[in-house]
Amino acid sequence: MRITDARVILTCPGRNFVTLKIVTEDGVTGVGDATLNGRELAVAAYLREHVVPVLIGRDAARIEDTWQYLYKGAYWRRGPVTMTAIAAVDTALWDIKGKVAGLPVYQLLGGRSREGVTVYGHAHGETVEGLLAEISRYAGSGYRAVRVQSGVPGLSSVYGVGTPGVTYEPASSPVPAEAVWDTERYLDHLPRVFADVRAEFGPGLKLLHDVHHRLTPIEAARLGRSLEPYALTWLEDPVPAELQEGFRLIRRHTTTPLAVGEVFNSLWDCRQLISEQLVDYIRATVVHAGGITHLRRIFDLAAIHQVRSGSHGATDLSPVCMAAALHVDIAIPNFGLQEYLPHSAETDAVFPHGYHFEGGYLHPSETPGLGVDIDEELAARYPYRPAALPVNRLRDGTLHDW
Ligand code: EZ4
Ligand code: CO
Repeated sequence: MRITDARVILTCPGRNFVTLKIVTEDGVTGVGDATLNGRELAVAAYLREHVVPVLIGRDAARIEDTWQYLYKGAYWRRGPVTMTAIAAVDTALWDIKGKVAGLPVYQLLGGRSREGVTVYGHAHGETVEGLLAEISRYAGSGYRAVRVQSGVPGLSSVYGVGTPGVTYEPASSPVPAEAVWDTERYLDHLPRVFADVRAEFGPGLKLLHDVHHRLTPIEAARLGRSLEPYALTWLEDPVPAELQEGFRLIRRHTTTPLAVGEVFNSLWDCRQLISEQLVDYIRATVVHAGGITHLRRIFDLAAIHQVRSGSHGATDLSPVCMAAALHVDIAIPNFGLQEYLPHSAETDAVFPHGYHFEGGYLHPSETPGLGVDIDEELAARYPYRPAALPVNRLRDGTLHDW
């Protein structure tokens, strides 16, 4: 079954998405998400200029061989642009294989290991009152887990905190916006917030928090320890993770579970974190970690070290990635949690999909393949708009991690 066409589709139904659509000689199509927030055109060009020409004429059934061909064939291994491009091809080929087999992709991955996918949503508030109201809204609609982000007194804007009731969207202006950060204020304030939240909701609800790479290991150790009474499910990205052994220091001091890896693009970014059991959840996901084929390799390594999955699922990952992620989530033995933020109505219309939220769980589509598509005519009505992620500075102007 030869590949006869592969199209790279850019669209901005409220935010930018890049999608690869592969077409075979007998008319079967498959889709893959290729969105890299703030660097969309780099992946689009990588696919158009370097990948599509070598896909035409290849056998669409050879998923593993195509993965190896693109990974080893590039010579320049890894990196978010390359791995996102490979992910898009891999995801589209799994979609095609499912359609040809007449099975949802999770059946090809070994079938169901659970009844539904436990997801968490984002609650954010400038004030504790606003935050408690948002958490109640999630709990009331069946969510079992909520990520809690809070404003910090003295800081005008904080990561993950937007306008109440509006989906938080960090990439906006073509030139990065700039925020100001103060670690001391944050470390002082956050445990007070969690004390209020836990007191209000009791022990049942899973609570998470995302530090977004802003601390040093010893600061993260202090935060983890000060949050222990509130029994977080995870503390996310406490430090930037290039230095994998840096997590040993955090681990030595706190039993607060750690999650890391939304920016990882290969097994090599987390091999030590997993094999030394330095983290509890690995947040790699389909679109940025080389597709279903490579993500499963990461999760298999994680499984033997008692590390669970906790895939990234913010709104900059398209419904195509979400559909693929759910097939992986429902099948693997070591699933932990899935991040899930509903997309806008415009985005849902461009990407018709069969996954759905019911009974507090997300459920993958039962239709053959991934159960998601792109409406190309509708997509064409929303042209790409440049939007960059912000940067973050300390009070004295020093550029800090974002
Ligand atoms: O900032 O997806 O846990 N979720 C996150 C996200 C990321 C964005 C970056 O594109 O940290 O909101
Ligand atoms: Co995060």
